[in-house]
Amino acid sequence: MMSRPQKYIEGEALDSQHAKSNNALKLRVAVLVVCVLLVSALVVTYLLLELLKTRDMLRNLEMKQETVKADVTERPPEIKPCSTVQPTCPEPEVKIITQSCSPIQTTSPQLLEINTNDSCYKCEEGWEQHGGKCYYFSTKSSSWNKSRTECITKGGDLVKIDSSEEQILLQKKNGKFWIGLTDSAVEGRWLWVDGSPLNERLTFWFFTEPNNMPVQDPDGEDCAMMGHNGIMFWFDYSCKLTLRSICEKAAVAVCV
Ligand SMILES: [Ca+2]
Ligand SMILES: [Ca+2]
Repeated sequence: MMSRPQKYIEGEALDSQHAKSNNALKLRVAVLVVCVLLVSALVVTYLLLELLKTRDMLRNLEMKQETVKADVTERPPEIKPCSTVQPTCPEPEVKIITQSCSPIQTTSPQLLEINTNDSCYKCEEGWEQHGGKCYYFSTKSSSWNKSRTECITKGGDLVKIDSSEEQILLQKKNGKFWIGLTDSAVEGRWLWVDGSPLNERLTFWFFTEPNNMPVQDPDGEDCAMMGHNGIMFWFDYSCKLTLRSICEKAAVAVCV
């Protein structure tokens, strides 16, 4: 038996190895091609879905536009054509005051309503201006009646508190002050100095007041004050006690 030469055997081994290498390369290329095809298919699918979505959105927008057009066409016009005749407002009453205020000067209610700017109002020296009103906080103490007389002499009256804002403003002061509220005519029927009844929905009594206590005065307590023990709510007191007081009067408008 003849054996094959050694050189021939080595050549066969090399051919076999070369063939295996080629097969592996072909396999890798095939796998790569399949991957590329899969990715391409996914991208194309995604783009198709987006395209369909956009087409649906456009269709919806077109339908809404058609609906709005039909609504506008069918609805009768709500805006009436402008009239050529323009309404005119009455001119506000204007009062020019160039001199300093006198104790008897007052302004008309209409003027006070028109001008709300504090800088448009002036008060006499010693009075404080707030919201078109002048307030005088007395330094002397007197009975309620005498305090009221002094306020009237100054062109005002004891203060009438007719808003929460006014109460908040006045309670910033420290002291005991008479205010213009009394039930001396009829017990329990509280009236302001201008004769108007107390609005029961706008009172600032301390929670135990008014109690008409006849401790200091057997006649009871018929006059209102604010500032008992530093508490700036309202208390009824004997009108004979001497306290400071708050006078009030309208400010003078100085704006044109
Ligand atoms: Ca009383
Ligand atoms: Ca009391």
